Amino acid sequence: MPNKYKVADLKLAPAGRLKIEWAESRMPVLGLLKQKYSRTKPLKGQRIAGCLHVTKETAVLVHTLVAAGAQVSWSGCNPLSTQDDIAAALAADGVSIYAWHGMNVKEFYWCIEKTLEFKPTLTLDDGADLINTLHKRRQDLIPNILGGTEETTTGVHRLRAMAAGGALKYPIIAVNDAETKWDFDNVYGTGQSSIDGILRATSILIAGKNFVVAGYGHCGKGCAMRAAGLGANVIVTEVKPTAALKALLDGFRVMTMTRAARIGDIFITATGMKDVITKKHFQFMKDGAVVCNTGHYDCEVNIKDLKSLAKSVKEIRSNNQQYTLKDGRHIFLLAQGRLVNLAAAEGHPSEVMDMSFANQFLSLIHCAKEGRKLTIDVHDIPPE
Ligand code: 9W4
Repeated sequence: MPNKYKVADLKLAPAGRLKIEWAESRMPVLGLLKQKYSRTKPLKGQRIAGCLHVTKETAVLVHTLVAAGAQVSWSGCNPLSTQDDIAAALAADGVSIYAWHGMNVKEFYWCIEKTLEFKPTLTLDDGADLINTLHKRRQDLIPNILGGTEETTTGVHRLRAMAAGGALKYPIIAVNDAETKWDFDNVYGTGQSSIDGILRATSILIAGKNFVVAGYGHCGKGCAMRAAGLGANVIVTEVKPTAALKALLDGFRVMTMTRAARIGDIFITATGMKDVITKKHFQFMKDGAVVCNTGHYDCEVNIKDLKSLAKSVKEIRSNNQQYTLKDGRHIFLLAQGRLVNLAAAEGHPSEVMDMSFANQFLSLIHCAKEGRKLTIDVHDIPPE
């Protein structure tokens, strides 16, 4: 049967294929699983509907699922993360996929519903939009479904709430909670890719700079470690006393943002809170300070405050805006305060996604084998 798809431009397939080949060469865990399970085909007869960022790493996961015998139908889980060349390569290589960059909300749900048309037996989610749509609009499909997986913290929260309220109708495995997922994503994935984003947007020398990391959770720790590795003088700001103490004992200077604002050369927020850098900090920053965020969407740096102090703004290079303040100082804001690792770089390196997606792959095999025996709940991923 020919695959069904809707993508931006099939002509982009060759470029997408090259990116996928490169990612594949950096993803040894999925490579081994592909080798192993293409012989036994434990997913034969399974139809997997997936709703996950259409990236080069996701394409490697899709190929691994297909090699293990599955049929798949895919949509992107965020209209802005879909890479059109990757979507084209998947479509050209026979995968059913409905994804293009920049689609609107109506189109987003249309794509999810298209992936449900082939009556999945398993689902794979990032943010629970697919499971949610299925529960709301295609209850008729639920008897076919053995189980599903969820990639993110947000999705797992949503699903646990559904399970608690009795709304969940089939078992879910919380891939997010695997030790080989979140710890590696947050520390090593976010750490490296955030520095990568800063370098791509600025090309500045990190060595010798006062590099201020707001927040010493996993992401902050990753950024601090990598900046220190490049020779920065790392300063951590942290409101939670135990986390602040950890930063201190890990060898970093710890102080309030009010103090750090006066001496920092580069600032990155990784707290998960809003208004971490505001007017009272911008007012005291050095001329030339670079400010960015790798935490919660775009609210950690208060851009309104920065604008209110500025007399002009100029995009000086990609993902780098120069704010000229009324007193003549310049502050450079990267990626408009959005996640610098995704907007200015390529997110987690393929090696990190390899660990995460190997959990996805093995969880789906587990659901295929054991789905009918699992209770209808959100399950931790079996450690083995
Ligand atoms: N990406 C993303 C990219 C750009 C973007 C509104 C306009 C997450 C995980 C993985 O979210 C992802 N631009 C946005 S939101 C947005 C989101 N906006 C906001 O204004 C700009 C995303 C997982 N991953 C990796 O990290 C590496 N490979 C992967 O599969 C991918 C993308």
